[in-house]
Amino acid sequence: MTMIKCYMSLGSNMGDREDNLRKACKLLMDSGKVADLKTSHIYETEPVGYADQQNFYNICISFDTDMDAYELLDLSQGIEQELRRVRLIKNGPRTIDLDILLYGDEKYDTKRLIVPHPRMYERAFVLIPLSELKDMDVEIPTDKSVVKLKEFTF
Ligand code: PH2
Ligand code: MG
Ligand code: MG
Repeated sequence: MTMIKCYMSLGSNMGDREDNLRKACKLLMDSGKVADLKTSHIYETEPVGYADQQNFYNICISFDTDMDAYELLDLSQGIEQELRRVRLIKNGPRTIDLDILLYGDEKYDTKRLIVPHPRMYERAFVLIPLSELKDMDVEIPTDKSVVKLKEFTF
């Protein structure tokens, strides 16, 4: 069985933000299709895009999986549904958002899925936690504040 290493960005800015991140990680593990899950610290981050909303808690995670990229997308969207994500405004408040950043070194550009995530290199709230999990030689934007809060365990 070939295992692919994936990196994802998780964010929450409604309700109990830390608990939402924890529940999302648990649901990923409960799928039985994810191995060796690692998590960054939690960061509190200013909203990028639509500004009139609460700060986010963001983390990045890495894991190995034998799911293909679309199965992982289905699972992630199922978790978003289960945590009752409501999306009224594009880039607006959400209980949980799970974005696939990298899926091995594969590239996708379809209606449902673009990988690597097209905006990841513009976002400090992605790059800073991601750099805890992956060696990266990228410039990190400094426009919005990204504050390291605490270790994340789930
Ligand atoms: N997600 C967005 C848009 N803006 N800003 C922060 N700080 N964190 C996010 O996770 C985030 C965002 C779209 O998904
Ligand atoms: Mg997103
Ligand atoms: Mg998303």
